[in-house]
Amino acid sequence: MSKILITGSLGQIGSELANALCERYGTSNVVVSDVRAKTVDDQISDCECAVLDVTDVTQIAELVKKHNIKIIYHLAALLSAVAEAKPQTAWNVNMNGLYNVLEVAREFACAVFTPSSIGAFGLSTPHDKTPQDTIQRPNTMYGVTKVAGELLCDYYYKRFGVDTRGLRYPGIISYKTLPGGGTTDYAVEIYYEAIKKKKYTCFLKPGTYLDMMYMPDAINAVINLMEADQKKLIHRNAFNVTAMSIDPEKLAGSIRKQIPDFSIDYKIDPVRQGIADSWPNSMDDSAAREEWGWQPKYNLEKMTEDMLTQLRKKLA
Ligand code: NAD
Ligand code: AKB
Repeated sequence: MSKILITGSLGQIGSELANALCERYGTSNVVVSDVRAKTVDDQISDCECAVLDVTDVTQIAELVKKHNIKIIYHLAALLSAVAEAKPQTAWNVNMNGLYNVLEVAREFACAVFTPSSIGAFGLSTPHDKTPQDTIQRPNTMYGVTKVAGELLCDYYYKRFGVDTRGLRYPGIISYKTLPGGGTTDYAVEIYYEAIKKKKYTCFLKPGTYLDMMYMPDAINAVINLMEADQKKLIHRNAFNVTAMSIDPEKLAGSIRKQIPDFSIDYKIDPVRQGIADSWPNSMDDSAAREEWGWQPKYNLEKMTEDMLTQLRKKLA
């Protein structure tokens, strides 16, 4: 079994991916890492855990060499809203961090998974059924780093033969670890507030449609892509994947089926609204379905049922 390193492991996706990979491949084959030290609140499997800043290439190389790592799941990044507030830091972490990971992967012959995002699209992209291959002119620092990251991963595959793979994730909804400062965070917050207060004030307008996905599907997607036969992968670094296209009203409606007196009102954050307006309403993910069998299991109703059940237990 090839040994795995995860960067940014203590974040929303990393914390759940770490546990899924430990379960699938064994804790002795997984090393988790993050720029901050793990605390008792981080519910991560009992595997090797390191403090690793991806902007320091030497730290990455030492860790990869020490554990004979052969696959890197590179999740360390700043998300869209935080990246807009701190564009210089976002460039450093998202771009230089990825470049460092790819350089180490080239030197030590590692495969690399890197998530891109719906943020890699922009205002001039077709917003409905956004094609796999289309115009990408994002106007956010997050989007710029995501497009450049997709291209850089393609380059490392073509030029150096590094087995790079990636997904354009939509907003990911989950109950274990809170999201890290993105535009789609409302779709997680709303469930917490529905249980705590039966009301939620949303920072995006009604009618703001965005692609979303429940965490179990997001984890299955990365595992299936990384286990896929690479001969079948044409779009290896930037597969559109989605499970649903929803707006705040539709999400509130699904919560109301379980909590009838739940209410939503609006206080728009112009920065995050501007970002959301530049992103697709719904993506076409047929390339992922054709090339490696992508198939989500959760629709809106099934996700809401599970989110509310799990959060009621968590918040009890
Ligand atoms: P997150 O913000 O929850 O977690 C990111 C982690 O990276 C944090 O634990 C943070 O401490 C760590 N980190 C920050 N700077 C670092 C550094 N210099 N070195 C090492 N670690 C550092 O993010 P997430 O939601 O888990 O996202 C993971 C990846 O998936 C990112 O590339 C993100 O762009 C992408 N993505 C996420 C979503 C989503 O909805 N969560 C959607 C699309 C794409
Ligand atoms: C964000 O909103 O920044 C992320 C993403 C969709 O990339 N959730």
